Amino acid sequence: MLRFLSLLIPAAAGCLSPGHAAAHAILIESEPPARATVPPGPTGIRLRFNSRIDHARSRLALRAGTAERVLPLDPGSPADVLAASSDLAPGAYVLRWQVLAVDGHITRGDVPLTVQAR
Ligand SMILES: [Cu+2]
Repeated sequence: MLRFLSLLIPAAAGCLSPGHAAAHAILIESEPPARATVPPGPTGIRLRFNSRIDHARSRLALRAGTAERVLPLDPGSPADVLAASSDLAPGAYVLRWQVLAVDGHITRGDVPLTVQAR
């Protein structure tokens, strides 16, 4: 449960101040979902947020063990979506996202996923 909550807590402390408009980006939906197991091969990744994000200042990376690789973002995705695709080999991964919302706050989080053996 703690682990789940930690995915939702905004990294920017300013977002926690009273009276904040809460327009910073919070992940509300991901494909694949967190902790999903997916088949190997080309995989579409789509993260949807509760607010518009600045695509040019947002980032999606895939971590396997200690190796991290930045994924090129799909151009032309909706303003509240971060999308990419990657050819995934079997293994355990963490999808790390970092986004800049329209309120100027950066939030980040992880989406763990497993790619099953062939
Ligand atoms: Cu904020």
